[in-house]
Amino acid sequence: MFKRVLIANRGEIALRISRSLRELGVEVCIIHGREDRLSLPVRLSDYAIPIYRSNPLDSYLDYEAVIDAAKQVGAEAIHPGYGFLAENAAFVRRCQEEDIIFIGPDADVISLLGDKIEARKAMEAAGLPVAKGSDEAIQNPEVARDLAEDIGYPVIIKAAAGGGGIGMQVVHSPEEFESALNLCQSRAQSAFGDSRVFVEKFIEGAQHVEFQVLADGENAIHFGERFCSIQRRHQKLLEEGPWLSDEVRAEIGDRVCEGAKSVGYRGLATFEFLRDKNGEFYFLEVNPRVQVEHTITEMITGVDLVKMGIEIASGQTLPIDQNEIQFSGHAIQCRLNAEDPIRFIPSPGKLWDCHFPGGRGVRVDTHAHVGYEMPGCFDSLLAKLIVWGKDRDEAIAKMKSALSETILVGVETVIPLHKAILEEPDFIARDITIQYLEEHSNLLG
Ligand code: MV4
Repeated sequence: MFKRVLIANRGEIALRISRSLRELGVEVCIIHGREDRLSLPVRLSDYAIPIYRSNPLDSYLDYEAVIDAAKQVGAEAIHPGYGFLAENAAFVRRCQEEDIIFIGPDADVISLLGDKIEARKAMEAAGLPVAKGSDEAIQNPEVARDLAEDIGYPVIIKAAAGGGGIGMQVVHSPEEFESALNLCQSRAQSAFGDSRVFVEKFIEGAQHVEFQVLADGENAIHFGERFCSIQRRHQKLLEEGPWLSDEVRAEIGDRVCEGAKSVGYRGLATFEFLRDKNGEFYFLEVNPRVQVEHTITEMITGVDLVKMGIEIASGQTLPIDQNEIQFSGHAIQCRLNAEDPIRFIPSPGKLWDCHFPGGRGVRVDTHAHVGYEMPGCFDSLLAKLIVWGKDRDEAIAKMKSALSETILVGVETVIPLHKAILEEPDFIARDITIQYLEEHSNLLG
């Protein structure tokens, strides 16, 4: 195991990673920007390295400064968490050049999966179900329109370098096609510096289901699925699991393991799917990192995913077999963002009071405390409230109770929206698609 690891992140995930490092007996190093100098993950670290920049985000994005910090403290490995440098292949290559272990997959695998055309092609070849579509970038509007005609409208045009939905265009008829193509290409060019796009059948009325995978470069295991359809502008709000029958989980789980093995994947990964009304699955993309909602999986399987990811990075092989992974009960996570609960505008400020719930089956992952100055320049995630119940009904009841115990004074939060969702009949009946919040706008105030 490593002696010393550098966390290149902030907030709740920095604290989450430091917990696993401590359990493994590893010394915790962390970089930080000026805004975070008094934050809990910095105060609780063994070595804290300031990287102060006029643009606060640059403290966590300047990867040469991060590599210098790792060398300065003698850290053998860097944990990127999520966001910031987690999916930056150039940074991973620099780590390799400096003989610093990046806790995550190889640079080439990150590059492959970051290209949604290549990822789709690789996963289709490995036997994963994909929506009908193009297996190459499309340039010529005539060729593209013929393809769309063949697939059948509606179709969706997506950026190859995309993810997160940036620039996506849904097209309902041939007349709309050319201008949608141009728009998607120019959005892709300005967002990613890469104008390549591809076309897929648009899956209507779908749910968002994702599978948790862990692989060691040779073998892969899965930890079942999470249901993440409740989101707004591609930011998830409430996640839960399990969602599928044991049979479907085993089938899709098998396939995602084949997909991970086919690219020599190492570390934690999430395979995202759409699931349509008929229960058909369509691969979307692979997220090559720990995710905000990994906690759901930890609650229903009883494993420490972050710890396992670190063990794999240190050179160990998979610590457990697929048949050792057992699922128990139901977990729900509410993201407690410091935002206006109707318009989702960030609400920075000082936390004058702060109290979190506890008790059996209640978990809170947060860096918040009384006196914490919630900055406006970073993600608005203030805390994650996760509950476990023997079944979904018990988990819902427990979450309602836990939310009513939560006190956060000084910033606005999305707690009122979570409370409204937990009482909403379609939510209770599991009748939820990715359009849930748009179709239940009554919940927004
Ligand atoms: C789709 C789709 C419908 N059909 N692809 C959004 C983000 C990116 N990862 C892929 N996305 C979508 N791809 C086909 N063929 C609908 C979405 C989508 C979505 C997917 C998951 C979660 C929320 C979403 C919200 C809007 C659109």
